[in-house]
Amino acid sequence: MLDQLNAEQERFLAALPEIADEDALYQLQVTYIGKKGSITGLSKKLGKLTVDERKAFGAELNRVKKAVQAALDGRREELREAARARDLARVEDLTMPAKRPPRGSLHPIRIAQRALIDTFRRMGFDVAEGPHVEHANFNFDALNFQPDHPARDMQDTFVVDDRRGSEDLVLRTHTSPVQIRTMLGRTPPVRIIAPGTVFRCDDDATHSPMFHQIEGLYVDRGVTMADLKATMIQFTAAFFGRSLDIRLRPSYFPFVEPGAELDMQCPFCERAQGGTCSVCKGTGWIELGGSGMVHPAVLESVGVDPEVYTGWAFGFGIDRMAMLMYQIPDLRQMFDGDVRFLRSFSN
Ligand code: FA5
Repeated sequence: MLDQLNAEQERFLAALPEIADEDALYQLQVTYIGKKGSITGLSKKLGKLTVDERKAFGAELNRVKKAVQAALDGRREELREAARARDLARVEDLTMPAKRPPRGSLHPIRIAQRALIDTFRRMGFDVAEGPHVEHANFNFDALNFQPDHPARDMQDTFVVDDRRGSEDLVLRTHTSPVQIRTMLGRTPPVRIIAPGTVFRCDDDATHSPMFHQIEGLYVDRGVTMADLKATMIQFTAAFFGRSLDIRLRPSYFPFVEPGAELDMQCPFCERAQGGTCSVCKGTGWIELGGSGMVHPAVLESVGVDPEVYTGWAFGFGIDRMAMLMYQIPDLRQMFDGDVRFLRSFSN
């Protein structure tokens, strides 16, 4: 029996170093010194021994059990120590700052708008604002639109159905009503820009029902079209870091006379001869928007004497400028809300 006890202890000691985790260690404990374990089971044979033998074997059995328990405890401590060491090795630098949540980025239109505002501010323009829901009077009548002008048509303008009031309300179709709001409250000189969101019933690759414009207005004594051109050349120099040519093409807007489409030399190809520039489509010019000398009827509608004061105004589309700056082929991508698209503009 003593041999059997020694053999079990030997088997246990041989198996112990192979144990790799605490679960397996527990199984080993159960196998040898658990209730039905092979070492524990030897005590059942005590009854067959004489009193002296029983005493001697009992003492030996206890000694072996204690030794086995001590070996198990030692191995458990070793395994825990090894697991702790593995954990510590995994963390390479405990002083490393925790991971930050991902940072958002500005929308390309907001980036373009802020850059425009910054540039005009440095040139001495104040920023003015107006509401998105506008009096039809400010959006059209005060700007010299005749009652039958096609822009007033339901197909172009979102009309606000305000049953409480008697006034005609619309979603502003351009930022030009801010001209009226600004001049109504002030006597010239007036020098403002008015960036903001505008709305029209339009929807294709280059037209969106919601888009952004920036209005410019300068009214004072003796202001001429030459001031407009000089301001625009100065603007391109400040915005693009070098002065670019400006081109005025005759055009019609009811609130300016004369009126012009304002183009600038393409900053990407700088009008290289026979160019294949994808931004300006090889034309060498980029259209900024409408402009012109403020119509005397508009000055009169806000109580400014057109015999004393003259002024110029412009209205540029910001979205199309952002499309050009970032070479975005379809305007609608800007409003789809796909974060993968927006992430490409993070700075
Ligand atoms: C106007 O809105 C005039 N208020 C501009 C103006 C101001 C002229 C002051 C004279 C003096 P127009 O409708 O052309 O003009 O629009 C100006 C610019 O807005 C266009 O050149 C274009 O860049 C942009 N735009 C017009 N419609 C859309 C649209 N649906 N989506 C995106 N951009 C548009």
